[in-house]
Amino acid sequence: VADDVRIAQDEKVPWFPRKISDLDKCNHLITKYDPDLDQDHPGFSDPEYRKRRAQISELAFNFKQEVYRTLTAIYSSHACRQFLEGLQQLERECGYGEDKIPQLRDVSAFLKDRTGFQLRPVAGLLSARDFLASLAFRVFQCTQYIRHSSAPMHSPEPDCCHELLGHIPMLTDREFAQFSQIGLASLGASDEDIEKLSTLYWFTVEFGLCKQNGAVKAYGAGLLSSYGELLYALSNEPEYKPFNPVETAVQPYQDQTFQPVYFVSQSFEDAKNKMRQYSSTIQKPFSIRYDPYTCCIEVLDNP
Ligand code: HBI
Ligand code: FE
Repeated sequence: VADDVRIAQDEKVPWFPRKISDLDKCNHLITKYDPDLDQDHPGFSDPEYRKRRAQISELAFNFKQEVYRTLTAIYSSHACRQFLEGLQQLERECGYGEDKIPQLRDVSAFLKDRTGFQLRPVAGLLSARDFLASLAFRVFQCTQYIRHSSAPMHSPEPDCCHELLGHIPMLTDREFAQFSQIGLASLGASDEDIEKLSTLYWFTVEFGLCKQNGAVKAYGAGLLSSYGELLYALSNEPEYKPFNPVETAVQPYQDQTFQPVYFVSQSFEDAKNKMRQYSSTIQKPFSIRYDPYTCCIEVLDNP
């Protein structure tokens, strides 16, 4: 238990990172969609591809181009304002474009300047606990490999198209970056609370919609990196519900097909406030503060 948090009541609390360097230990991969293990992965029967996954490949290029072109064609009508502004900045100042894939280091430095977010390379899908813990430090764990070329418009796992086109533009927005408080809330939380926070993350950061000037727009990265689902989500087929953390946190979801229901926020500010209020209801025998000067978590025992 030396590593675990000692708290007054002597209750057992799951280990969580206290220093930004502890994120080295937040490396538990979920292998469900790994091309070496998932028989449904489009790259499963392709040993060439699986070898190539270790490196960033020159071939990646063309598919990136196709993905980039297809998606950017519908962003202006489907993406929220913050996303469009972020993407514009990235194209102007950070080497984004249909014929190139920017370096992680450059994008990370760019984000650090805007919202304090840093990128950290990760080999695949992480456990929810590790992924959420990183957000507490404004560290976004970012995959670098690219989807299989047989399915340029779909990837069962996060890849660089999903990160660069889905997540990064949103992470340039200060209000949205404050959503990373969901990470702070996750530190030392029970498995049940992690499951709820993970579901909240799913229906906001990945598949969230928001109202803008009377129209519904997408801000979720899973939508903004999927041509098919982005069109579907903003058609009149799926059900919409107002974003409400208590309800959203227990909405069942699946990651195999389009979502049957999407949650709509009134604004990011509203979503952020609701999330903050929800986070404060998570029961923990201690409280936590992030010190931005040292990038460390301070744990305060509750009296
Ligand atoms: N891991 N690498 C990576 N990228 C994600 O976006 C991600 C993850 N693990 C879990 C996760 N997202 C979410 O579905 C929530 O469970 C937090
Ligand atoms: Fe994602």
